[in-house]
Amino acid sequence: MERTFVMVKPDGVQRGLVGEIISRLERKGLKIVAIKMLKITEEMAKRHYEEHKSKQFFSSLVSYITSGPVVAMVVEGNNAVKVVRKLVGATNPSEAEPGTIRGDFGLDVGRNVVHASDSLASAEREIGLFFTPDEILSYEREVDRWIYER
Ligand code: D4T
Repeated sequence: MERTFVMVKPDGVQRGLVGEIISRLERKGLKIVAIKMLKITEEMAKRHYEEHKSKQFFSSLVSYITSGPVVAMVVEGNNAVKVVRKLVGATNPSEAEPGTIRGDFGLDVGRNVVHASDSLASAEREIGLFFTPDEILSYEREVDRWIYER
């Protein structure tokens, strides 16, 4: 089982898309093992987007992600990193396929509604940035035998 980090960004929260996004993850069969609402500080934003610090869009990215509350989650499932990236869609919502979250709910790369880790290594790093180990729960679901063959 893999774990990945998912975040409904400030625009997703303001637009009332938290329930819709969580619902899509749940209906896929993924399991939420940690969740919280928080306001990202500038320092946290800079750490989260470290890889983009030399890009020209960095400062607008930091002000966007710190502009209001976000909902952060750890999501678990088979191939969770890849599966969630597919549900989320391409970075630029105007290019994202219909049926994906960004494809259905966005138009601008600077307002792309949701974040999901792009690799197992970033998932580990981002989960560690947002959650302490005791905030992540391990629990069984009876329904998993109807989601997974084994
Ligand atoms: P995040 O990290 O927000 O889930 O987005 P992605 O993983 O899909 O895409 P990314 O890391 O390449 O970009 C991070 C973030 O920067 C914004 N962005 C990106 C932007 O404002 N202008 C741009 O030209 C690009 C490439 C959108 C997502």
